[in-house]
Amino acid sequence: MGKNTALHNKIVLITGASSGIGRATALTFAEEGARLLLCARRLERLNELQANIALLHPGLKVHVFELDVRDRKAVDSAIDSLPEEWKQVDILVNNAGLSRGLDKLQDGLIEDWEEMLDTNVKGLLYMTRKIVPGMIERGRGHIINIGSIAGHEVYPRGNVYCGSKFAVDAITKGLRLDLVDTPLRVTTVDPGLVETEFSEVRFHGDTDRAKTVYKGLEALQAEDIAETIVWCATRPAHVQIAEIIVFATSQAAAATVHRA
Ligand code: NDP
Ligand code: 8X3
Repeated sequence: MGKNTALHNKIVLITGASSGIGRATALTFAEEGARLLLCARRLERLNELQANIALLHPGLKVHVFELDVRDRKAVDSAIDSLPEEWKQVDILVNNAGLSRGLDKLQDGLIEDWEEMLDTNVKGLLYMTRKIVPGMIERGRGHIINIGSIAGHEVYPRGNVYCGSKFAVDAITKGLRLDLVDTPLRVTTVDPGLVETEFSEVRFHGDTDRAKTVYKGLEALQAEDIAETIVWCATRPAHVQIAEIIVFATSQAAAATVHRA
């Protein structure tokens, strides 16, 4: 992406920036000169990303902090204790999320369901509730949620993960309605298969099984979604991208993928 002055010095808060789409989104916003507030549970990964960005973009301001978005008190205190110069978030990218398991509902692990719902739904809500009032006061802001094709279509054994992403879709639409009388914008970016650590997490660290998800197709890469997110953020102020579904060329629906 090219330099876009619209993002210069804007504060972009990205959850789940330690891997995959969140990490790539941080790097893409960095190219545009945005100031980056990056959080996730794995602080060492964020420190490494911060060091990379410092090499690529000397002088760019980046602040990293450890946060588990499932912990409502931690969300509140992490945002409350941000240094003053970082408090005025312009763009919130609610990206932190995961799937756990690919089982029939009757066989599913309740801990898996709780982790997905607590992260993908409640974590996104905690972040949004904490950040949006300040955006309203300042009269500017953009909330970009990372949904999924799984929020539009239910696929076999997707049950609770799909439920969590249908919830993201409903919450995004609800927020857009609630903010219609403000200058704030609300977007959801909804990818199909993206080759990240997502499947490794879904299969509890079974890397061989994770690889089969992307076998025989040229899957989307995290950078493809990062570019889409930054594109949404750089439309003129009167343009609100409501939702975008992004597929690899060989994917046509949640469970329709052509493999070579
Ligand atoms: P990755 O597993 O590569 O990255 C997930 C990120 O979420 C990590 O940085 C992880 O950081 C963070 N995260 C997970 N749980 C928490 C938590 N409790 N608190 C804070 N951060 C957390 O997967 P992706 O990049 O693919 O996933 C990013 C988003 O994209 C998710 O919302 C996912 O549902 C969505 N998505 C992914 C698709 C895909 O095919 N890959 C397709 C459609 C949507 P850490 O572990 O350090 O906390
Ligand atoms: C991730 C896409 O189809 O693997 O949200 O669930 S899918």
